[in-house]
Amino acid sequence: MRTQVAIIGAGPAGLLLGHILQRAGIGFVILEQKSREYVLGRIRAGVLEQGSVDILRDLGLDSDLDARGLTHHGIYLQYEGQRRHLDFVDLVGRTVTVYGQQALVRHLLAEHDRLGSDVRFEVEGVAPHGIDSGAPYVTTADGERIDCDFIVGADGYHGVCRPAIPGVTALERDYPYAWLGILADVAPSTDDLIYALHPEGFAMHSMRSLEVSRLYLQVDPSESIDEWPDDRIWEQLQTRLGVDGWTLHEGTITEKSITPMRSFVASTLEHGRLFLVGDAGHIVPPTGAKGLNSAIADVALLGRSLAARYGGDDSPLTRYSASALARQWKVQQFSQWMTEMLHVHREIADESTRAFRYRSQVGQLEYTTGSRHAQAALAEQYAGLPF
Ligand code: RFL
Ligand code: PHB
Repeated sequence: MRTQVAIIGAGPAGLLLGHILQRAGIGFVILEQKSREYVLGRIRAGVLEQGSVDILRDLGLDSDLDARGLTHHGIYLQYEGQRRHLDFVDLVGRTVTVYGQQALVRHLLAEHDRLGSDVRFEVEGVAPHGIDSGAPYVTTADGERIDCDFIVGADGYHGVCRPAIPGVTALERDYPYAWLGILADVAPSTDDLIYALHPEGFAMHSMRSLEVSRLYLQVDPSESIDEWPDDRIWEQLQTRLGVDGWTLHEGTITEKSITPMRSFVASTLEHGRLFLVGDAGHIVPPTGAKGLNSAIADVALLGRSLAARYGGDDSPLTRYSASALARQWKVQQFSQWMTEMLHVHREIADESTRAFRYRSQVGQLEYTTGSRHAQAALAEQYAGLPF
């Protein structure tokens, strides 16, 4: 078989790139190792920047987003029993949209089905070859060979494409905490998302719809979900999110899992005919809601660059890695800043040093919520840097 672009991975990055190429009249195939059911079952991210929403609209992929997406005008930051609202519309004239990654993936896939796109699931042993040559190709475990012009690694953090780049390195850091996330059948108890620093740890209240809440708790990375029966989860959410005169409504927990947190940036997003997008090239801790949005930003840039290349202009494609990484490092900084401001640093053994750290985080939150300049800086980054 021959196609123009072979995309490895059917997460949001791979599926969206397929739509961008389809609109540009560029042929593609998407090869995914997991089953369709598995891909549709992953829950993950929930917040789209305005720029991500604009891209989906430009591509005409906004019908489900309009039906389910919830426009949010800001967020709450909470600490020391106070809950302060940051109004993004007032501060920077922008909004964000709460729309589950799961719903986005379902819609992107349904549209590929409607268009008859070549999206293949349960493809084992996908491997990129010849990326240094003008004739790259992909092979699979069952002996298929797909010749192409370009290979795109949209295969996430554990994928095969990044390791195929000779000499690729990465800068990364782990965090001494993880997130326990739940989905619960209960109407959200808040209009905008709440991010809370509490002496017992970070907590967050998000949502998926007017009937389903999504909530998170800081836990130790070594903890197992078995140590967290539903009663204990609600008790900790009540403690960490509670403020006077407000009620957190509880409901049936339908999903719960623990996710470690990491920051990671590959040294390059391209080598010869291979390009990386999304989690294959970089990971952020989820506190800034940037992972999915960074994947969308990469794909928008790469899609445009490939279209220019087929139109005879090589230059955007030669700048892809440098441009995407320049934006990504700003996003890395913001995600790390939000994460460290809002999590309790239990790993600090000395009690006085730990208390100093906590009090300075409270000071940082006082400044961030009290200064209009600081509020605007947070709002500008949370609502999304230009693509
Ligand atoms: P994905 O979604 O990991 O998809 C990669 C796909 O590639 C497949 N694959 C392969 N296919 C073929 N052959 C191989 N050898 C392959 N190896 C892997 C995989 O099966 C998979 O289908 O990467 P992509 O498309 O780059 O998308 C990235 C996003 O999924 C990720 O950044 C976000 O979910 C991160 N994230 C958040 N991002 C936000 O923007 N806003 C948020 O609010 C937000 N919250 C979150 C998050 C991630 C979380 N977890 C669980 C990691 C909250 C959580 C809890
Ligand atoms: C989510 O709704 O899953 C979500 C929202 C905001 C974040 C992370 C996750 O920062």
